[in-house]
Amino acid sequence: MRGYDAFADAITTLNLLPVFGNPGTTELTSLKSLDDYVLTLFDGLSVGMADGLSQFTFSPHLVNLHTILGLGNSMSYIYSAKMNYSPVVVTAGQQDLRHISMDPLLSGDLLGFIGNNVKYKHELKNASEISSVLTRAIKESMTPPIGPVFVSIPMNLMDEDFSYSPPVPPVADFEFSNNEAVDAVADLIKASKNPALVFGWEIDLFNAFEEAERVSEKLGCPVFGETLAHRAPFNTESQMFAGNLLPGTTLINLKLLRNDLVVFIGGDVILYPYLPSPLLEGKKVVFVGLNISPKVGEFYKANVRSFLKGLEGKITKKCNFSRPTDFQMTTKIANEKERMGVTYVMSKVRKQFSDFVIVDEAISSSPIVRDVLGYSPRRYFFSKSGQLGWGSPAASGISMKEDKVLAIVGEGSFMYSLQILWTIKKYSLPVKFLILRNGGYSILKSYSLSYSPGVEKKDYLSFDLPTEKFAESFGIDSMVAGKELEELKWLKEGKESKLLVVDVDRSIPKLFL
Ligand SMILES: Cc1ncc(C[n+]2csc(CCOP(=O)(O)OP(=O)(O)O)c2C)c(N)n1
Repeated sequence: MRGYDAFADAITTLNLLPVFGNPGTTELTSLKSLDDYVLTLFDGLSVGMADGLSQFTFSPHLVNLHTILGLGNSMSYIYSAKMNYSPVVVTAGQQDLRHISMDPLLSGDLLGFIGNNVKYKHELKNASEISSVLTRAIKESMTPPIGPVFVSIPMNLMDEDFSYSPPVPPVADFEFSNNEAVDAVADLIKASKNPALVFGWEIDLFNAFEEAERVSEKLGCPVFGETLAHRAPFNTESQMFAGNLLPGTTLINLKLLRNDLVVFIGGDVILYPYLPSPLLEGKKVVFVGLNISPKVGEFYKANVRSFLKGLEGKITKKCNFSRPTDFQMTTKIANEKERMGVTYVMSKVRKQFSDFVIVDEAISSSPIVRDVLGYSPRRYFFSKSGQLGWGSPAASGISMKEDKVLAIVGEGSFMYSLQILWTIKKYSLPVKFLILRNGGYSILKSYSLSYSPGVEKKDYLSFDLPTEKFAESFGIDSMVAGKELEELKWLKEGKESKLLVVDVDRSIPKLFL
C-alpha cells in the first residue's frame, strides 16, 4: 500500500477524522486519499478547533500543519492545548528526506521546535511506522496528564509502497481508584476542625458532579471552585457552593482563613499576579486527582469519581455551611442597566442561554461570566494558558458536535482569530458569538491601575472596532445590541452562526489588589 493510503486508513480506523489543517506542498501527498478535511485560513485555528472538540468529546482529534511554518503559527495554540489537558494529535509535513542534508526550503528541526509543548514527539523514519506511531501518539495523549502529541511526516514517505497493517484503536482506562487516598483523606477530615473542599476541572472531565455534591452535602462544608478553572468544577446551583477562588495567594488565603484543612479534588492552584504571602501557610493541604501537579501539600493520584464514591461512605457531618442568599444581586443588576454593566448583561444572557455551552474569552469580564452564568456539566470552557484568540476556534470546534454553543469574547481577543468566521461559514457551523465591546484592552488598563499607574491612559490600549462589520464581510449575520438586549433572542434563534456586539461599560474594572 502507498503511504498516503495507509495514512488515510490509519487515521480513519483510529477515529481521528476530520483532519483540521491549512496545507502546503509538504502535506499534499499525505492528504491524497483524504476528503474529510476542515480548512482554517490560519494554521493555529485548526489546533484551536481540535482542542475544543477534543475536550468536549474527551477523545483525540487530528491537526495537519504545514511543516515548520504552520507549526510556528500554531505554537501558542499547542501550548494552550497542553495547559488545557487536551489530547490533540498534531501532525506536520517535513521536507523530502532524500535531500534533507541540503537544508531545502520548507525543512527544519520540527521536533526541536515544538520542544516540551507536547508529551510525545516522533518523526517517521519509514512509512511502515504509520500505524504504530499514530497508535502510540493516541495512547500517550490520553494517558494522564492528558495532552497534545506530535508526529512529523516526511513527504517522500507518503509515496512509499509498503506492506500495511491497520492499527487497533487503543482503549483509554481512567478507572484509577486508590483506597489509600480515600482512607488518608477521610482521616485528615476526621482530625480537622473546619475543612474546606476545592473542586477542579476533573469533576467535569470524569462527570463526577453528583458525587462531588453528595460528599459536600454529607460533610456540610463550603465548596470553592479552583482558581481559573478551565472547565466546570462543581454544580454552582448547589447550596454548598461558596464561589471561585481568585488566582492570588493573598486572596486564596483570605477566603480559606478559617479552614485548617483544604482538600483540592481534581484541580490545582494557578497564580497570577505575584503576591508576597505564601500559599496556605500553616494549613494542612492535600490534592487528589490524575492530571494535576500540586506545588504544595500532599498529593494522591486517583480518579476523582471513584475517589469521591469511596470518600462518601467514610465521612460524617463536620460543618453546617449553606450559601447565604445574595440579596444585593438584584439591586446590582438594576443599577448597572443604564451603563450596560457586565453583571446586567450576563443576567440577561443567563435567561436566554442557560442550555448552551459557554466558551469564555471575556477576559476582564470573565469573573462575572463565571459568577452569573455558573457552571454545569460540559457547559463551560476557558483557556488556562491565557492565550487570546483561543475561544473563537475552540467554540467552533465544539459546535461540530453540539448545536448550542455561545462564545463570549472581548472585542480585542476576537481580532486574534477573525479568520475563523470564514471556516464557520464554509462548514455551516452553528456557533453564536457575543462580543463584549469595551473600547480596548480593559484588563491591561485594570492591571496598570494597580501595578503600573499611568499606563492605562496610553493611547494604544484603547480602540474602536466595527466588529459587526467584520462579521458581515464574512457573511455572518450580526447586530449591535440596544439597552434592553432584546437582540439576545435573535442571537439564540436558528442554527446559523450569528454575532451580537454589546457595547458594555467602559469604566476600568478593579480586578487586581
Ligand atoms: C496571544 C496573546 N497576545 C497578547 C496577550 C496579552 N493580553 C492579555 S489580556 C489582553 C487584552 C484583552 O482585550 P479584550 O479581549 O478586548 O478584553 P478586555 O480586557 O477588554 O475585557 C491582552 C492584549 C495575550 N494574553 N495573548
